[in-house]
Amino acid sequence: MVDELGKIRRTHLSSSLDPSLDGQRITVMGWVTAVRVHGSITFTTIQDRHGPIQIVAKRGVCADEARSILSALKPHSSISISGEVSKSDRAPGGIEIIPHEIRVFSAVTKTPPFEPAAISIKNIDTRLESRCIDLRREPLQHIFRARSSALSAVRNYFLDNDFTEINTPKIIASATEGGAALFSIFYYDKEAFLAQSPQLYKEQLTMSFERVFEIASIFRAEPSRTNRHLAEAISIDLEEAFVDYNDIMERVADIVMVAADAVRQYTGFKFEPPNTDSIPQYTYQELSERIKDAGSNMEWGDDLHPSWLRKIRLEGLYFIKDWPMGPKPFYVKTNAENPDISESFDLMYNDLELSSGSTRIQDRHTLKSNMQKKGMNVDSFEPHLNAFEYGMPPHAGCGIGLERLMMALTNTENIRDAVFYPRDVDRLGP
Ligand code: AMO
Repeated sequence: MVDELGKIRRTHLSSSLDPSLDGQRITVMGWVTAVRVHGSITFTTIQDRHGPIQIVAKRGVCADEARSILSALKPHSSISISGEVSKSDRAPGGIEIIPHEIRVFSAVTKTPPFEPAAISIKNIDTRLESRCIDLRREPLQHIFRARSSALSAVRNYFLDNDFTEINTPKIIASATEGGAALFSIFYYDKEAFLAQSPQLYKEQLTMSFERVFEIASIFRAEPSRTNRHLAEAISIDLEEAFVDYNDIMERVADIVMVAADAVRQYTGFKFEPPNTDSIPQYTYQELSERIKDAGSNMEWGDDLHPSWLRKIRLEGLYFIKDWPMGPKPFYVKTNAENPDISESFDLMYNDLELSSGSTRIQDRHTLKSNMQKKGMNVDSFEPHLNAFEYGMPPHAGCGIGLERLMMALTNTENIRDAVFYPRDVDRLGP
């Protein structure tokens, strides 16, 4: 039998219950996390969005019907309890509830795949298969509440600094990021793709808004099975007119700081952001020499493999800048003094890339010749190239992987735990 909500409403959350309410009649709602029957007493713990509440049903003190309903409940059932507050030194928050009326909105009959209060569960797939209840567990509640705070702080940072929030199409006609694979889809009678990044649109929008940001999904057909790659990730993208990559490095440092401050209010997350001025900057050249000196077999132009970065003991936050031009996407600007080097950077945390950005090319002809050199179909970019006929400002920007940022700020090992419903090479559900 399922009870309806009807007109009954919660009067208190767990966080608003305290011993001063002793003797008052209240209504609480939430999910059952544990039921223990000790002879004539049934202890039930429920959890609401702020924390636990203990219900104590003792024969002779509360109605037998309430006690028998509680005794039969399985973890995760969703219920409401109307009852009386009673002071108790041993209960969470110093109070327990003596139940008078129970409503069972949804009685669980299945045995859950893991205990509601489990702190760690070995196989992540077991959790992901039942993600809706996995997300009720405390460690994940902390990560996702921290994520929500970080997002709100970052958004406020942008708005305070005169950035305009944008939304760009996620169904696009051609690739923007060479190197990263595309998902193709049917678009009416044509082939289209899911956007790998908002790159070209955010660049165009600097022509009208100067400073823009977008927080949205990016799609990468990543073939890699790692703890840091998703097929769908959230990117915090920004783009700014009349600046170069050095200015953007300062912005990213500010943004990481703002996000870290927001996350720090959650106990257990000990990330200490460095002072903005002190995020070290290394050139690609410098690091490639150190990597070779450490005995690794790397060639100039190679990506810097995480294992090489670990070998030369790079830790915490640092920038790698002035990457070789060769592997960089077509829109990245060349260093004025050395055509082999780009005006670009990656922000790293240990061996994890959190962000990458660059100064962009603002000249149509250079952009077109870069596309040709990379063997791209220039015709399909004609609408984008046309924008460069009408006063494209010098501009620069970057994309920050939200999940990777949260991994760094909350010390989370697997990127799948920084996304509600992960998508990867093996997972398309739930
Ligand atoms: P890039 O391809 O380096 O740059 O992506 C920017 C940031 O997005 C995150 N990221 C990912 N996170 C999880 N899974 C993935 N598969 C994945 N791919 C990328 C990373 C990365 O640093 N247009 C440029 C950005 C710019 O120059 O503005 C771009 O897309 O944290």
